[in-house]
Amino acid sequence: MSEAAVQSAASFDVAALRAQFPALQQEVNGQPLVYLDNAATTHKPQRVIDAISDFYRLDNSNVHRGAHTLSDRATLAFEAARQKVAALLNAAETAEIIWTRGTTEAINLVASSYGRRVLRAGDRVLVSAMEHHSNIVPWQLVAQECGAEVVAIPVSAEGELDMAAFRSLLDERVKIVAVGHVSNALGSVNPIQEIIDLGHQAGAKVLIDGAQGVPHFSVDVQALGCDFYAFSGHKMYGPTGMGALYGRRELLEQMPPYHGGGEMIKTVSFAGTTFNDLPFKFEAGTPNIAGAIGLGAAVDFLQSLDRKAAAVHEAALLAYTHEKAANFSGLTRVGRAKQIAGAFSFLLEGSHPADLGMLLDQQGIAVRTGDHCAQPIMKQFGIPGTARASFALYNTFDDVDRLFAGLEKAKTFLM
Ligand code: C6P
Repeated sequence: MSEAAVQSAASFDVAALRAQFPALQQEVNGQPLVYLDNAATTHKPQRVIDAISDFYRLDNSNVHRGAHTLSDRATLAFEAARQKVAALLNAAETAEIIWTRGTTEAINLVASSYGRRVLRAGDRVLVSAMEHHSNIVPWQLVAQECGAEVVAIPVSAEGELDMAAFRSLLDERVKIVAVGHVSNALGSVNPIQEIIDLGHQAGAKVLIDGAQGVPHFSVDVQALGCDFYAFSGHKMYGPTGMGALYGRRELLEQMPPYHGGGEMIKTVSFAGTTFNDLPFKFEAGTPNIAGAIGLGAAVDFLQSLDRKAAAVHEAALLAYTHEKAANFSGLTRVGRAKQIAGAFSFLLEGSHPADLGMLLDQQGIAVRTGDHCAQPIMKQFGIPGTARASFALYNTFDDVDRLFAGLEKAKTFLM
């Protein structure tokens, strides 16, 4: 660690941060909870819980509809949350932020609306071989309809995207490149700037699945120049069922609506319907108002932190984990990319990940086990799944020590 990084990490008060998270204060199976399943979902700070409950206690009303005070308050808070997300991603304008249920719905929106509009027989969508199913299946559904093809960019045994192979796949057939910012299964951080630039040079549009990116990095969609960026609120300290899609206005304007219903129209008649302006064109029906407000509070939480110091802290936790893993007999790391964030995937000799997960849970340690919704990369590695410890900024070095002590104990049951 550089001196600046050490100072930055020292100024990061994890104990004070943890105190803001009620769920972290509990015991599970008689032990203080060690929560290492943050890639699945993070816990929520009190301010997010309060924002949601205050909305229901005080302002509960529908948005953009009522001619009364509560509806005005709800609308203001709902749209203020959208502005917060736009600022978080540095979008050029707030109208480029579309509310969705999460990353999955955001990618489905782009695949159904943009994909269906541009893909023709023989065209290609490139995704990486380590994508989450959410960034594979929506493209397959649309590609099947259009006669297009979803092609996987190869991934090395270390879990790194093969950039030479990516370059050679980029030809005039490729209309869309869709890759994860960070792999949820392996923790590999993809070189998204290079991917975006190369994709654009080849004439393709580029979507980044930021489900595991936003929680760990500051994202600037204008600097990146990506066409779409999708993320979920619940992996960045916000509520479940709430996320957003960033899309460049020029593309969003061209795209047909995804769902039909109230809110997304300007006029409706049986002769024909005209559609609302951005972002409402893509937001049919009563939205998850409390979810948006909660997500806005999560953005406030993130923006209140020194994010560089948080990233240094998380990187130090992962480095410490890798150091301990290297000295732990029988443990094999799955995924050894040079750039890793968030996740530590592993196998323990002689044990099935599911049994390991159960034995750790009995000691109050929460990890995820299985294929992590990334079956293609598990198949490539010839394994059914892994155990995965995934970190948030509230995790501690003591959490890592508890994980390895837990694994040591688990071993005694597995022998
Ligand atoms: N990964 C995990 O444990 P949703 O469900 O829409 O909020 O996010 C889907 C998704 C998309 N892309 C990536 C890279 C993801 O990691 C996820 C969710 C969780 O790894 C649940 S499978």
